[in-house]
Amino acid sequence: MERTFIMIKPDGVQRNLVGAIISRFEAKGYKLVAMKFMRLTEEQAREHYKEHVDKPFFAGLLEYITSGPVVAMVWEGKDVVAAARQMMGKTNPLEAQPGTIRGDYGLDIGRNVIHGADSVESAEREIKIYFDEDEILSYEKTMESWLYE
Ligand code: IDP
Ligand code: MG
Repeated sequence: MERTFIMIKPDGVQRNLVGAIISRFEAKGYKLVAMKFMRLTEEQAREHYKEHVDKPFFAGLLEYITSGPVVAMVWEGKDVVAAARQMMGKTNPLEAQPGTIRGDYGLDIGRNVIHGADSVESAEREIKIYFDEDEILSYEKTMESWLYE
């Protein structure tokens, strides 16, 4: 089953959106297999966002993402990487459709509430930044036959 890396960013935590965001992934049917409430070190933040190192917003992004605690999670399920990106909406909350997380909860591209890996490869890379393999749980949920044909 596919896995993705999701992070509720510091603004999501400060704005009391943790429960609302987790509820969406739970209700959709995805399985939570790892979760950490943590504050990113500068090293973790640089590693996570290394593709953006040359962008003009990189310094601000590092400051934002390390400014307070985040909720780092691994969710598992059918096509979860692409589906989670759809659930999040576009990077700029003003362009994100209503009904998406960023569309419903955000206003500014630099305060867009949530991160989600953009490909299976990114997910694998990002999960390793935050979790050891033994921190990712494998377990049965009895509702699975009601979610999957
Ligand atoms: P994504 O989070 O939708 O994958 P990316 O383009 O990978 O979007 O950018 C990573 C993060 O960097 C965004 O989620 C946002 O927090 C921040 N970011 C991207 N573009 C800008 C910008 O133009 N100004 C400020 N922050 C930005
Ligand atoms: Mg990205």
